[in-house]
Amino acid sequence: MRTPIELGVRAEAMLAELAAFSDDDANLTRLYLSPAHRAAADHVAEWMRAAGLDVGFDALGTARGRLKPTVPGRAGNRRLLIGSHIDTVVNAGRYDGMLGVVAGILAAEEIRARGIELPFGIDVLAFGDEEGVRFPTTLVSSSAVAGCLVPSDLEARDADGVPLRDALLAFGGDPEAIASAAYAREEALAYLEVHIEQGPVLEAEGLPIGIVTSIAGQSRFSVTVAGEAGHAGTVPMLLRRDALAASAEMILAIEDVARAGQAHQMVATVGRLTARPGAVNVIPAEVIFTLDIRADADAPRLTAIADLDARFQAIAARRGVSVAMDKFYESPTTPCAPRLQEALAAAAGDLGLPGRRLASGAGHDGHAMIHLTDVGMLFVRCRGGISHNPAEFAAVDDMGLAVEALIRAIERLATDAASSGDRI
Ligand code: HGY
Ligand code: MN
Ligand code: MN
Repeated sequence: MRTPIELGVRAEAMLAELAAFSDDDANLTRLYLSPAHRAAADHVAEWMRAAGLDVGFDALGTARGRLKPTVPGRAGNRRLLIGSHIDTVVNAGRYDGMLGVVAGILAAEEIRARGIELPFGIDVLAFGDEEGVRFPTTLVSSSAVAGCLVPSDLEARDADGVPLRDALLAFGGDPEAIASAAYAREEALAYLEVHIEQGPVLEAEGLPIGIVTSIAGQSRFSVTVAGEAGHAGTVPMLLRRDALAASAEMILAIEDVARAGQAHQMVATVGRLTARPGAVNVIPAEVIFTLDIRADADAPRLTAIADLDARFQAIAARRGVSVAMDKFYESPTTPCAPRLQEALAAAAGDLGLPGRRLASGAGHDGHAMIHLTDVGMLFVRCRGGISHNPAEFAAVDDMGLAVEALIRAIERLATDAASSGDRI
């Protein structure tokens, strides 16, 4: 039986190994179905095998490690799903996603080593597409597991024009076998995920772990502003239809609307912008920028989007340009099941820790998994709340406590299931 410190040290070593698998020599960037994703998924599969799990890959490239039930029972054909993602953003940290997969493997390994009786199985899942950076989709692999993947997502193309379905074939997946990746509803007991908080709350309160109450809903748009190219030296300022100047005013409107939404923890981000033709002496003719907008509830987010649409149209009319907002992703606010929150909070209590409840501003695979089963998440303190940044850091002690709390939560769920044999 390993102590939380020993579990945390092992987790850190595994995360350091995994961080070596990158598509970029200069930083950690591992995009869905890339060579680095293939290598990282194979490495995770090796860890799963070494932990005594039966290992396979589903049609969307998710590595799955299966621990069989140890005691017969009515819950015997059911399984607790534990996972997170191993894809990253560009120039990423090494904890976002990967910690949840490592924690699941360590928990399953420790449950075997401790001889903990399990009336249900455990599947550890290493999803490959949570960030949605390579393709204009997201949650493709967890959506397939949850049985809610939209087949048209496979036609999405990356920046090089490669369709997701082609990249999936090259990876070794099977775009024709989407349905085979889905669990039957009655098979899934629940979905649990350990993840760094990616925010400052736990650190500010001196807490190593917290219990997630809900995952913020989010909407993502591609906004196209079309004006008219012109000579930078000859077109007077008042006669221009400058797509980039118009976009700049729209982006300030986005900031203005989000700042007005603080009562609902509203955030809005323009993460990527391209301007054409992109010459120093040509007035920009077309700009495409992304918008990612979130809040702690769906209604204020949707109201803000309608407000922005109206403001964009007014700016466009005044400046003689056109504007189009194309939504390419939306996920409603996802609630975490009270019974899973209680199991995680009781496990934290076993360790002498308060079960601090907090909402997640970041999106997670739970947005997809909620379509299959109840979702529970355990947050781990991260230094400065920094994430999506190579400075991302979680302490060995905190990671070890999180793995131990996960193990004890599973034990509680096993006791519940053994006594009732029904849905936990
Ligand atoms: O964008 C998010 O919230 C997540 O990290 N994909
Ligand atoms: Mn993540
Ligand atoms: Mn992320």
